[in-house]
Amino acid sequence: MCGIVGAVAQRDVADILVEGLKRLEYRGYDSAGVAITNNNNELLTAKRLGKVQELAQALIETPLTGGTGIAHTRWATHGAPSEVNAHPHVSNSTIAVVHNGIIENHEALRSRLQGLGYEFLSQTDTEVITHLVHHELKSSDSLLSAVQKTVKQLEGAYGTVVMDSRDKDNLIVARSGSPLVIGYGVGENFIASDIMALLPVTRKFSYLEEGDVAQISRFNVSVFDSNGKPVEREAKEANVSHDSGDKGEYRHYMLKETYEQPTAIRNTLDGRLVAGKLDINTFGEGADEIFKNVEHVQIIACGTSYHSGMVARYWLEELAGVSCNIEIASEFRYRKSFVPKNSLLVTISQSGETADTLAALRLAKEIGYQSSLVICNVPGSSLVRESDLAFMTKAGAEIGVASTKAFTTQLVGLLMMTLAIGKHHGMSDEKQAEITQSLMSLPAKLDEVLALASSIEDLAEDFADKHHALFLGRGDQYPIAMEGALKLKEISYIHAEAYAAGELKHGPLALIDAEMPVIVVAPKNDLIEKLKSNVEEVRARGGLMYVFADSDAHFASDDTMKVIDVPICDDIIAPIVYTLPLQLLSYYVAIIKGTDVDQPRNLAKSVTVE
Ligand code: HGA
Repeated sequence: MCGIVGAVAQRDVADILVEGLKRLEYRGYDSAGVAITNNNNELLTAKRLGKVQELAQALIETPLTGGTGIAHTRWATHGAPSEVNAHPHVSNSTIAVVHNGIIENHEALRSRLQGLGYEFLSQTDTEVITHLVHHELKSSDSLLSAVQKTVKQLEGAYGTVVMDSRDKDNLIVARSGSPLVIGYGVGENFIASDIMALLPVTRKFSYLEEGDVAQISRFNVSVFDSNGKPVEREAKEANVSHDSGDKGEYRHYMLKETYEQPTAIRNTLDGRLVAGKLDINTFGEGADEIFKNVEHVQIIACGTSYHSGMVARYWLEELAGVSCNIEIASEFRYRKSFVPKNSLLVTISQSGETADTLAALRLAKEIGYQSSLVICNVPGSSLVRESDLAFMTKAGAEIGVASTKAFTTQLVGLLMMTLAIGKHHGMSDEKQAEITQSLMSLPAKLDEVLALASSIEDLAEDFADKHHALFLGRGDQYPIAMEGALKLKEISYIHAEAYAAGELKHGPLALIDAEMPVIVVAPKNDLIEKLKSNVEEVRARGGLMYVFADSDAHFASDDTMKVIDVPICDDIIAPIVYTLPLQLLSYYVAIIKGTDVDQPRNLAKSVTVE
């Protein structure tokens, strides 16, 4: 959430900052701003409500020149989206600050600073940092020391960059709870909340650790830990493709990313199933030993990742014979939970920076989890660095706020984890071979599913005037129904709920009428006859159904039901296969509704605040 970019260079940096913000815009897009120190040590700022493009236009009309600057694209937590609340915030026309995160003691700090004569212009929590730095600078010999004193007084989470126009050679950056990465150039250096922002200018990065404060100048980067001790943070070359931020021939990132799923899954499988056998080292050093000793798995995740974890619970208990619980990170982290013996904590996060999930991992270490594994799409992210084991999905950059390929590659990772654990818990060689075969067949199967796009597009018309929708599934398709409902909510703003179909008669049947489309996920499996009974319950009450099913399930379209013929696939991979038609349905409904598909209102990618 919120994007930060900063640069110290000889050349003018405005274009670099704006390009960086564009690349981070999917993380927050209610307003954007930039502050630049020019050659005369003057602080120049521009802010705009709305998308980065508004800011870019403002800078075309009134260019800001200078080699040191900071910029921000905001996802508001404190104070409405507005120009005045947009970052950077400024104190005394000299100190400029951008910030990701939440300063929890902002009220107390604000009153103290007001008592000292500081005037607050915004409603944000961030502005306290700005004035506090200015105040501390009065009794400090450098900006670095003022920032070090400031962060000691902050409670909550921050990734922050501070610039003082009287000292245009340095930026001071600090991290606690919100990621920051330093980018190394030649005679110029950079800072950002994500490497994506800096790919056009460098490939060499180092990550700040929790509590670090760093001084960045053109030729030097000095990092200090939370005790003020100088530390080295190793710089590495990033292995990411430069143009992953390009939409190509597609109208939206979400559509591009939906179509990329066969390739993303091929990449995720590649090199990991050697001669039909899973290479355990893919999870990291010591994985085999850890999996051998696991007696219980606790999965922690949020949002879409939570749904992939729910599918994994079906797989782990049924295929690997290991008990599994799953919980939402923001709940887990704030309750006292029982830790069964030899428990593995599995976190799932596309970005690896999800604040609640990261906090849950840190808590799990304190309360006695034997070991931890993360399923993640971003190498070097906080969850990857802090977990014992990591399975890296190879989805590539996911820009659309509504997750598509990150979700399906997470499922692939979780199925591989099931294999790896199951192998030590009595899973037969035949079963292992069967799962491996199914995984290998997946990319081609998904290509077949994507061919359904135009028939799904035709269905979308039916949803144009609807305000609600109900999704039904059973067994491991229940979480897929939940994911389908979440996608529809996120991008079309239609209220959608998912139910385990057996729950219908316990309440939701009361909602059924012609205005409530019911989407049913119905592959032929052991539960199909049970599901058919639920379908009849809906039909008997005049409900209109959209049934995603294979030909073996024997559904037929009629006045009350439209059947979408999904290719037959193995049961094990059916949750992955049935995800795609639901993604496409949401996408085409959103197109008809005219919403902002890639950047839906009120949302942002990579939820780095609580
Ligand atoms: N609390 C700050 C920054 C919000 C943020 O980091 N969002 O991801 C604000 O509201 O401006």
